[in-house]
Amino acid sequence: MKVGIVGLPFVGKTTIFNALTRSDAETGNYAASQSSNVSSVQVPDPRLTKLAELFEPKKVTPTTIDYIDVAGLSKGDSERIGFEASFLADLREVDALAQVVRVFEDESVPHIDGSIDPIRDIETIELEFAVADLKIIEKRIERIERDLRVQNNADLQNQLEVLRRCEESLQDGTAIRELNFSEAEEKMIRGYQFLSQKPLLIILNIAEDEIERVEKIEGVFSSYAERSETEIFALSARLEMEIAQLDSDESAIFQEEMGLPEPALSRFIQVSYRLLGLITFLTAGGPNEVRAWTLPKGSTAIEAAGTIHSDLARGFIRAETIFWQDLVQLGGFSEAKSTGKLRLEGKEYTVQDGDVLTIRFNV
Ligand SMILES: Nc1nc2c(ncn2[C@@H]2O[C@H](COP(=O)(O)OP(=O)(O)OP(=O)(O)O)[C@@H](O)[C@H]2O)c(=O)[nH]1
Ligand SMILES: [Mg+2]
Repeated sequence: MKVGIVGLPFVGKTTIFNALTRSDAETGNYAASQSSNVSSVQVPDPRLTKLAELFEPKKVTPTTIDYIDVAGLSKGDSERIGFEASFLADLREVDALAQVVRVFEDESVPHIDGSIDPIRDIETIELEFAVADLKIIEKRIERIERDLRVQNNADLQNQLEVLRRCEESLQDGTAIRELNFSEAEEKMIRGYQFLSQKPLLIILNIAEDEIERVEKIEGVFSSYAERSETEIFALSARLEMEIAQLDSDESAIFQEEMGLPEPALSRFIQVSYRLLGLITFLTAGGPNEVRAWTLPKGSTAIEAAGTIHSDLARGFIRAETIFWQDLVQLGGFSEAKSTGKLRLEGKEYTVQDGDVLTIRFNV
């Protein structure tokens, strides 16, 4: 899973990327920021920690999300020749977008549009994405209309109808992510990798001394949070980067002093995970490894098995299933078995977030 960090120039994208991934990419340098930074982050998961305490395995493996930090985007970029081929191509591959928006005031950091205005900035980026998507849509519509003149085809008719809906919506200023599609339509347009269809996390980069007003500031932007597949939250990129550079004892003390309830970065990672429609299931197979795995919400036991290894899906017999908390409370698998809490589930069982699965298979 991959999340793209986007936004106007100098809004703190690389600062956030560094904090998230504990990287050391250069900030405040326009030239250096023209190439993308990519890094993988472990998803913090208290369930995994609890299971590891119980089983004391040799290895504990969390799930990961990849973050990509791209160059700043500005007004009119989507009209530039070669733009699509250059960095938009990187972005088309991501599963979700994290748009960094500048809220902090700082005279020493210039703003590309001359003033601090977060709502204008959110709209600027939205517009660039809409224009980039519209270009693809218009080209495709033209093609389909041409093909339809030669030969009538129900499939193409359907495509045309869906693309027209996307086009109209974008022209009205509504992102594709806000439209409702049937499953078949959804599948069809996935292939276009529309930017304005990707789930969107709006990150408000606020000043360090505004951190106590997080909820109030988030409140100002609540209309965005109400949109489908859109979430917002505020953090101070600079503060997070400072915290990320401390060792864990120091950072705990620092966070307490600052009155920070929970590291914004774990919140960021968890929100991206939720926005991506993912759930976690866990495995605790013997003394070797306790591990968290990623699955799209609604997946079945056999799909979970396939995530672990294709052999497990091929030879699937059953999934011994228990909710992680029950397993921890009962103190182990044999206790779970004897109290009847360990269930035997078949192929079609819908895996729940937090299930611990042991796949029985035969190949
Ligand atoms: N005061 C203050 N400055 C910040 C904050 N976050 C970032 N900056 C500064 O803003 C400048 C730009 O930060 P970057 O993280 O490089 O921004 P960017 O969005 O990656 O910029 P480009 O990649 O060039 O588009 C740097 O000088 C940062 O130190 C913040 O929360 N407060
Ligand atoms: Mg940067």
